[in-house]
Amino acid sequence: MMYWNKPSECMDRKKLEELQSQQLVKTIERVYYNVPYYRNLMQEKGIMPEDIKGLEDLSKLPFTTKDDLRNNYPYGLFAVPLSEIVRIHASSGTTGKPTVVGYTREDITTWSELMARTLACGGASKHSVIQVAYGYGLFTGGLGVHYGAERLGASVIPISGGNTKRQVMLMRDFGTTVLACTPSYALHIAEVMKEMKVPRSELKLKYGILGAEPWTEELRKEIEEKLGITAIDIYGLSEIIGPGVASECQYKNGLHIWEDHFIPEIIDPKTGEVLPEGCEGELVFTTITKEGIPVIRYRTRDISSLNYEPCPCGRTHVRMHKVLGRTDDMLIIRGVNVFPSQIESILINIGDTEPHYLLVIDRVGNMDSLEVWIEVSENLFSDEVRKLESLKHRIANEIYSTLGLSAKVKLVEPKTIERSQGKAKRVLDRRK
Ligand code: DLL
Repeated sequence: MMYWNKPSECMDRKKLEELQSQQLVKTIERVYYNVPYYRNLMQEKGIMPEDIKGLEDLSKLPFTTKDDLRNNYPYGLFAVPLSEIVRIHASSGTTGKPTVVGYTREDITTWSELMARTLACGGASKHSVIQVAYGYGLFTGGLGVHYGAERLGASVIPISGGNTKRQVMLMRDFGTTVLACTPSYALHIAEVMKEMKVPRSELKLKYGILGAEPWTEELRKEIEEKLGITAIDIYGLSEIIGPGVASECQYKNGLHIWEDHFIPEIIDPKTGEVLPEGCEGELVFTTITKEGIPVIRYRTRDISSLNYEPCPCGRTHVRMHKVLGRTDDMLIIRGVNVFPSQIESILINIGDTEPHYLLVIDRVGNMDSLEVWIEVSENLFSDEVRKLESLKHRIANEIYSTLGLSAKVKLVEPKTIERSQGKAKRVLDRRK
């Protein structure tokens, strides 16, 4: 078992919770005295820093949302003067102003430590050659993984996203053992590798450290088969630190949340009520070591659940269920709630298709329509029409029987759906 920081990763849970309580108290003091926004909010609610004595008081505190960050654009929630900030990242989001986050030198150290942990948890070590194909720039993926990989002592190839042929060439020539990128990009790299006729045997690749977007177990299997690797899911978000919030271990059964730095909760997204262990709901995080921009009870909109049972890997940190959807990417089509990941599972299970798809939603008259565009495998595409028709029906039937929703299936030629180099776009909603 490869631990990066065994005392922290395997800390006794009682000690861990004591540590969380202490750090929470410090964090609340820090934001109360250093961030006017939090001070005003707490005063409005009649909460003084002394009222927060430990974990048991967490639920007294108000939530923070992406809108709160936007309304305080760009630096309003920073808890230190800008002279103490050594790095700024931002996430673009779908509308308007980006959300901006700042790191002190100490925050960068913490982040690197957590990313080193994450990479080790996923199978990497100082002997690894890590190709970082997450985007470098304002996005936290590239630089976050990069600093962690250097901290780990691995050999880092900072290639960033894009130029896929070169990714394949370097992966072969430089003997890459770990590929770090989004799952959709990993799949695209596999595809280009095949086009370039680079055989798997010429690669040393062992692990994929994949994240930044939702992906199903079915997609994991595809990636593992196509690249001949173990694919590990890593989770994080800019508002909390970037990648390095949680990671799967070799058991691939939930992601360990680095609880000595972040306190997770699961809430009912409608009422805000904290839900008991095991229930599915919205994931909420409080940072307890961050200096630049500590966040209190941040609502991620990601849907997950928490599992406190001991993991065979020996790490004591709670596991979050793989995130398969967000409260805001749930589609409501003719009144039926649909997550893109549900359709992804169906499409991959059915076979004869490539895992590249797009859901096109429109409104014709007063009726919502769902069209599922899916690429057909090369060998089937040149085949007879009858087979294609039957495939279309099979997919539509399967969607109907799983979701109770009739969909029009459009089979498209291989390689016609746009490939992403970062986060994939799976939905085109024309109703808006
Ligand atoms: O995506 C940080 C990151 C970079 C994570 C590289 C992992 C690897 P943001 O751009 O702020 O940060 O987007 C955060 O992406 O709230 C989730 O909705 C989604 N997300 C991130 N990781 C996963 C994952 C980075 N493993 C948002 N599974 C989050 C599902 C994920 N969704």
